[in-house]
Amino acid sequence: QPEPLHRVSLIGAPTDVGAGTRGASMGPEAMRVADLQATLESHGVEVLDRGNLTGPSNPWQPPVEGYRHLDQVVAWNQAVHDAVHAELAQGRMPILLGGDHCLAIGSISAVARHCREAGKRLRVLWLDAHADFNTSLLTPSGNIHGMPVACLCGHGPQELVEIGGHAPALNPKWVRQIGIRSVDPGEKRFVHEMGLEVFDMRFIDEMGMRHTMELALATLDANTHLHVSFDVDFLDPEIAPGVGTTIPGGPTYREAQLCMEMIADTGRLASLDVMELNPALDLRNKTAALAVDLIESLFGKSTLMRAPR
Ligand code: 4U7
Ligand code: MN
Ligand code: MN
Ligand code: MN
Repeated sequence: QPEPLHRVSLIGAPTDVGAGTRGASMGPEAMRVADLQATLESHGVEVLDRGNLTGPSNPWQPPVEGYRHLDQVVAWNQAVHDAVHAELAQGRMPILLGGDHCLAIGSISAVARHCREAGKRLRVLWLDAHADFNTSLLTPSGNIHGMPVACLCGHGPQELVEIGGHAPALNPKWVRQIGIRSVDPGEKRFVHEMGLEVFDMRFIDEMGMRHTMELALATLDANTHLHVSFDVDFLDPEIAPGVGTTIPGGPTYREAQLCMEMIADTGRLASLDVMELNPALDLRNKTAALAVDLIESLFGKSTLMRAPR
C-alpha cells in the first residue's frame, strides 16, 4: 500500500538556466504561496519543506555547440540529484519544485539510482506538451529544458548523462509520455527511433483520458516506484497561462484531475517533479493554485463519489 506517500520533502530549485524564457526560477515560492504544504498536511501527509537549493545565476548566453548554459545546468542538476537522492535514501518522497524542466535530469537520475540500490522497478510518467527529447544536433533552441528525456536515456553531454553514476539512467521502455502536442521535426524522428511510448493529444482526444491512463499505468506492480514529472505546460493554456511555452489544445481541468486521481489510485507514487511554472507570466497566482490543486489530487483528494481510503 501507499506507505512512502505519507512522508514528503519539498525541495525548491529556483532556476531557469535551462529555459528559453526567464521566470521559472520563481516557481517554488509561488507554490509555497499557494499553500502547498498546508494543503498536503490536510490530507494527513507529513511535509518537511527543505527550502531552496542554490546554484549559479542565469548568464543568458547564446548556445555553445548546441547547448545553452551547459555548465550552469550541470551544477544545478548535481545539486538536485544529491538532494533528491538523500530524501529517497531516508525513505521520504521528494517533491521537486521547479525551476525549469532541465532539472528532471538530476531528479530522475537520483530516482533511478535509488531504484537500482533498492531493487525496485521504475516507471516514469512524463506529463508535458513537449517530448523533451532533443539533442545538441536536433535542438532548434539549445535550451536544455527541451532535452532531459534524451539525456536520461543516454543521449546528451557526458556530464549530464552520467549524473546518477550509471548511464543511461533510464531505459526508454520505462517511460510513458502523456499530453504531447509539440515535437520538433528531428526530435520526432528520434522519439520514434528510440521507441518511446507516447500518448499524444490526438490519442487522448480519441481514446479519452481514462483509457490513456489505464494504458500508461498498466503493468505496475507492488515493487514499482512510480515517478511523475509534471511540466505545467501539460495543461491547456486557458487554465494554466503561467508557463513559458504555452501550447494550445492541452488537457482540460477535469482531464488533468482524472489523470492525477488515477495516479493516486495506484498507490505507487513515490517521487514527483512540478516544473516550468512561471509566475512572471501568471495571473494572480492562478496557475500555481491549479498546480497545488492537482498535486492534492495526486495525494488522494477525492470527491464524495469514492469512499476515503
Ligand atoms: B519543456 C522546444 F523548440 N522543443 O527544444 C525546444 F519548441 O520543458 C521546446 O517541455 C522545449 O517546456 C520545451 O526548445 C521544454 C522548442
Ligand atoms: Mn513542456
Ligand atoms: Mn518539459
Ligand atoms: Mn516550458
